[in-house]
Amino acid sequence: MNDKLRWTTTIGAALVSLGLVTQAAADTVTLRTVSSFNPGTAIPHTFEKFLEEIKNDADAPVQINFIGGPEAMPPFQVGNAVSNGVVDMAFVTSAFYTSSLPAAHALNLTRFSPEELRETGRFEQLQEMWREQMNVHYLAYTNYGNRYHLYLNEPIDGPELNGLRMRITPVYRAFVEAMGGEAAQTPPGEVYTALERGIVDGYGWPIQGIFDLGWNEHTRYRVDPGFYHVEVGVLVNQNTWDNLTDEQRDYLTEKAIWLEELNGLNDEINAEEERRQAEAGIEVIEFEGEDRERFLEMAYEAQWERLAQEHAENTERLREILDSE
Ligand code: 173
Repeated sequence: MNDKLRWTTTIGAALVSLGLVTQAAADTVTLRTVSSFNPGTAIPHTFEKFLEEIKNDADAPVQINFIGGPEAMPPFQVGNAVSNGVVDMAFVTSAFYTSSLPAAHALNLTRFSPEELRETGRFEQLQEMWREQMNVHYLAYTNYGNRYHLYLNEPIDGPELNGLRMRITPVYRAFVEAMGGEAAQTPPGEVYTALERGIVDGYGWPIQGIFDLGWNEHTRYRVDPGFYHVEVGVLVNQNTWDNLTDEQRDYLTEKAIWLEELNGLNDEINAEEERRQAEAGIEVIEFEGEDRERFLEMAYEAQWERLAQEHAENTERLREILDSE
């Protein structure tokens, strides 16, 4: 090593050991963040606690600049924006970014909770896949324990939807079509109008949240049981993540696990939503016995099959992570 290089290295090492370099980074990092769900509604409510938690922490080594929800960016563009660094962080469900990561919404079919995924190393495998294919760090997995349902304005007496038009996202398409229904994709912001105008006879949505945008006014029935597990992730652009200090990454990971623990509230929230829907006059069409089994089996089979047909490689990899012993 020549003298000049040695001297530079020494100064660099001294700055790092004094904490000046990391300190400079820690002082300046602010993560531009968007959500694909309306602020103040059911789906993002734990994510908003996470934002509050960080905001109220005077010692937090990161700050979050929350730009907004669907009014700031169309929900189906959020995945792309976090992937290419237009934003640093995003709250978004896998079904909204299947063009960035084909078959991502296989996450809804997981047999394991986020906690189990982490304990068994499967979470890291998911993170690897999201990094490789989408250039994001999958930070946190929210809404596990919340379940998807079909809501209808026409009664049905078995698991079939012949002649009915359903508002869907990629979460429900394969299942709705397997039951003979017609599928029409819309973002959540267009559901109310589609119902009001009778353009659709029903829609897919989790048990939580149908009151948030007034859909209860145009909902006569809910189909039980619910199916799959809702997944909404917190994603961080990979370049942003790589440029954080260890302290900043550890901090966010710790808060992510805290956020995932809030998924434990979902049983109680689901029960409250069911009660509220009943009170609003929404009748339950409940499949029992064989119909119930067939309904649930079809939900999983139809989706795995569709995913395998359309994206064989990713589906095989995801099925191994999410659905194998
Ligand atoms: O129905 C939807 O828009 C959808 O796919 C979804 C996913 C996660 C949470 C809420 C809705």
